[in-house]
Amino acid sequence: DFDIVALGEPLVELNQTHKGQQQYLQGFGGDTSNAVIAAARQGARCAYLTRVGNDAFGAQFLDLWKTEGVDTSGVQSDDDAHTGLYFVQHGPDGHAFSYLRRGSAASLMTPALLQSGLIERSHFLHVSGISLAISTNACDTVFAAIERAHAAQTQVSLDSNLRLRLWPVDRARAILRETMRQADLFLPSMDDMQHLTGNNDPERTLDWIRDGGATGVVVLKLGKDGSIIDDGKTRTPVAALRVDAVDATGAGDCFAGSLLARRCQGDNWEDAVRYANAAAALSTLGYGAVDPLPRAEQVWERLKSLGG
Ligand code: KDG
Repeated sequence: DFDIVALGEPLVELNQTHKGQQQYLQGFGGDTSNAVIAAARQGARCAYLTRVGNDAFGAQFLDLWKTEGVDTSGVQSDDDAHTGLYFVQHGPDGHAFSYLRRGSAASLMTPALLQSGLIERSHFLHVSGISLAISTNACDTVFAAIERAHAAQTQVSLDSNLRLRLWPVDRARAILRETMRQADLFLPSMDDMQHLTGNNDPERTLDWIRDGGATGVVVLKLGKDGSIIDDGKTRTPVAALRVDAVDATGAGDCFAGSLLARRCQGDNWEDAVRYANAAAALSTLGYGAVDPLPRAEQVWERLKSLGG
């Protein structure tokens, strides 16, 4: 059995390592894949549900997940569609993504992907705004996955991960609102929510989420200002850990995966969020979404050095 099964799209990553120059380092990305690898590095038993192309990059992903200890029995391979790809470019306002993913194998997923029974055998199902956005059939697949999770008492975790290149904001708002109602854990970022609600006040944002019908635990991520845990009764702020980031790609995914892993290992919400904050901060110290993801020993060391 598994602690976490995630559902979404892996993307080959080409990351610009010298600002303004045309040098790109190949790595791996895809928010839910990043999250599940981060969780596995914290000791969680993980599985992934997706489709990859029957191509060199699909094979690299299968190798990666095997190396990381992520179960791939729910990964389908597609002879007629490619594995998706994205570029990360770094500028004065942080990083920006360019996608080459339309028609990718993962975007062709259908609810038939869920027949492996992995959701029924996991404690958490983790999905994201990207899983919902890549195509209408992927969106259907996420809703079918949530239905299976509810029937099996698997906890549903949702990261907002809003990518406005992938869908219009009105559709994103409607679908994310519906999905957050169905989630046991909702992990929105303040940046994402500002696009959806038009305001940048954390308290009002949490009110919007509750008024919209979310009943689970909500952890609102405020970037350098840390996060707020709203368990439906109280709102608890947790400070962030300051680091000099090299590349923040995948930091939110590391936060999600580490948080879920620590919850499965028995942490209360505050301890799990503090741990996830430290893991996410450490994940920004190198280029790429996956390569710099820290292991449990590194996170504990950092927390210890802070006296935590
Ligand atoms: O959170 C980081 C991801 O956004 C990145 O790895 C690429 O999955 C990706 C996407 O769709 O943007």
